[in-house]
Amino acid sequence: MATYVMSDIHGLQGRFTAMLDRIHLQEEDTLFILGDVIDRGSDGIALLKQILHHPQMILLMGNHEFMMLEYYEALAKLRYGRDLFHSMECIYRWDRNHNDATKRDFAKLPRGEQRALLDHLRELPLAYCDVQVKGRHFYLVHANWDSTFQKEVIYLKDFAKVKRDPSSLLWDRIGEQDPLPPQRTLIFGHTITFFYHSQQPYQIWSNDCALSEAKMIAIDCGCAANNEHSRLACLRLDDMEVFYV
Ligand SMILES: [Mn+2]
Repeated sequence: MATYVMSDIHGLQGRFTAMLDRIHLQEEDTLFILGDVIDRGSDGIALLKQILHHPQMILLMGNHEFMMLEYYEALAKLRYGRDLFHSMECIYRWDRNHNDATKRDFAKLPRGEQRALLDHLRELPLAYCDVQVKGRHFYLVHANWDSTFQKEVIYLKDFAKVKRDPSSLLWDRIGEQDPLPPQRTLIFGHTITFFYHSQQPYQIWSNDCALSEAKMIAIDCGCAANNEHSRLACLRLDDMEVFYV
């Protein structure tokens, strides 16, 4: 019954498959993926489908999945001439973010599958605020935590209800001195760990050298950064063992 966390696979199916081989995911295990499965690499849509249909994998939304969702919603709105300015912004934003392969493969899907995929993206959790493993409490999110909601899992619709923008959870860069969620260890992707420790690039970073004591752990080791040192990391929460491929 192990619990694993990885993040920012960015369309690299080869790395993901190599990692699954490495960790030997068992039937009772859970794998949390903290967003940004698509874009940059070429297999984003295939990865999305694989992960969304896998009963043991829980995908959280990253800023790239959010941009994709907003992009196709904007295209639909433009057809009816609605929300012109915001819609154009959403279209340009995803187009500036390495979406070529994702767009190409999404266009090849039958209409019904496209709609189902977008519905699925809309329902993705933004944060798991209390994952308990061996008595330790973890807060899992793509970019940053949020104190607005006192619930275990946060969704887009929670933000819609209070008319707030979810972008801090998806886009923020957390600083080492920033406040942390009380009684939790925060685990996040999005900001490549090189940003926190440039002397030791492409390793998991934490605010304490012992992962067993850390309150803040960054796990995006830049696997899509396109150089031979960048890696995909996976952290097992039961014993804080780290795997790289
Ligand atoms: Mn990101």
